[in-house]
Formats: sequence, C-alpha cells, structure tokens
Amino acid sequence: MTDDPDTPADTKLTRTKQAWARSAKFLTGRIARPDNERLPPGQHLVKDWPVLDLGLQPEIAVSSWSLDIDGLVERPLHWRWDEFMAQEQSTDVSDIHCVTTWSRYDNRWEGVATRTILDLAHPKAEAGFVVLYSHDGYTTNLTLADFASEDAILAHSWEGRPLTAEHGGPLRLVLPKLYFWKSAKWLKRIEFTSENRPGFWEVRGYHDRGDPWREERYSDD
Ligand SMILES: Nc1nc2c(c(=O)[nH]1)N[C@H]1C(S)=C(S)[C@@H](COP(=O)(O)O)O[C@H]1N2
Ligand SMILES: [Mo]
Repeated sequence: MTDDPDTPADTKLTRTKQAWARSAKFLTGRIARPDNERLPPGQHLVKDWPVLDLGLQPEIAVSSWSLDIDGLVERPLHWRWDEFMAQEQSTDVSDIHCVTTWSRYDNRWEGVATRTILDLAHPKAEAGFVVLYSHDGYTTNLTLADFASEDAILAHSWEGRPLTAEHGGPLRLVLPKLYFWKSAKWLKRIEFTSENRPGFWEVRGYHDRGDPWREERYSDD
C-alpha cells in the first residue's frame, strides 16, 4: 500500500474497519429488490448523526479555503470561498447510508450540484473517473457517471446551518446513492482522470463502487 506518509491511517477505528473488510462483516447476502423498501439490506436507522473520520478533524477557515477542480477538464477552476458561494446553488434532501450499518433519513443539503461543476469545468472525452482529495489526507474515487448523479451535491450546509467541522465543513461531497465513505469531507480538490485510482478505503478492502442496495461493502479479494 502506498500512501501519503502523513495520512493518519493507524487509528483504532481504521484498524477495526480494515479487519471488518477482511472478515466481510455485516454482509447479509440479501439483495433488496429495487424500490421495495427505503432501508438498504443490513442497515439500521439512527436519529442522531454519527461522526466518522480517520481520527483528525481539520479546522479550515473559509478565509483560507479554496477548491481546485483540475485534471482532464477543458476549464480548470480554482475558487476561493466567495467565488464558490457565487455559483448556482442547489438543495437536495436525501438519506445517508454508512457502510458501518447506520442510515439516517431526510438530510437537507445546500450547496453546488456536481452537474453545475461539470457544466463549468467541462471534462474531456477521456475523463471517465474522479478522485476527491481532502484536507485530512483522505481520498476516494468515483466514476464520472456516479459523480454526475442528479442528487450529488458539494454541500456547505445541512438543515439550514453551515456544516460543522466534524461533519466536513466548510465543504464536503454528498453522494446519496453510494455508501457515505464516498462523500469526502473537508474537500479541497476534485481531479478528473482517465484511469480509476482507488482511494483510502478502496485500497483497504472496501468496494470500488459501494452501492448500498447491492451491499457493495467490500472488494472480493
Ligand atoms: N475527508 C474525509 N472524508 C470522509 C471520511 C474521512 O475520514 N475523511 N470518512 C468517510 C466515512 S467512512 C463516512 S461514514 C463519512 C462520515 O461522515 P460524517 O462524519 O459526517 O457522518 O465521511 C466519509 N468522508
Ligand atoms: Mo463510513
């Protein structure tokens, strides 16, 4: 495994989650039929909102915040906070499904839709994948198609309030149709690539895609 040396991978929770991947914990073998229920197989509902991270929660002031959108795009973008906030705003209400088996319904997010980003940055024809980079050293990978999901949003607010630092503020991705590890907190860079580049959890036994309805928790090997 090759990592950024300062990626804080060796916390107790990180070790536990790697062990879960090795033992395929939580796999129920039930695949939900589409639309037959709201809760994906093997999940349970929570009312609070758990915090999951690598053991470190960076505090990023909006005054020093910026976002880079680069790689295989016609128009690379570099936004300071007020430039980001000046982009077309969207709202979406969605459910969270975390691979550690909790789900939380009806979260109202505000931010900039990933489709708005795609319209502005214009990925090149060869761009089939996206890598997200975060301030804590975390990365995660997506296909361009998943990144472009209609309800995917770069969120700065939850339930009408700015996202707290523990939940990834100032800015995180929210991609409701995949397990929540794909929704990078403390987002700083979005890179478009021609090849798939597995991220932090994807190189530690977690599934490349992570569809909760198909229970794509772990990779097969
Ligand atoms: N930058 C960063 N993003 C991250 C993580 C992380 O450790 N660092 N953890 C992921 C995981 S495993 C989950 S379940 C969700 C947790 O988000 P929450 O703490 O807001 O519930 O963030 C995801 N995004
Ligand atoms: Mo998670």
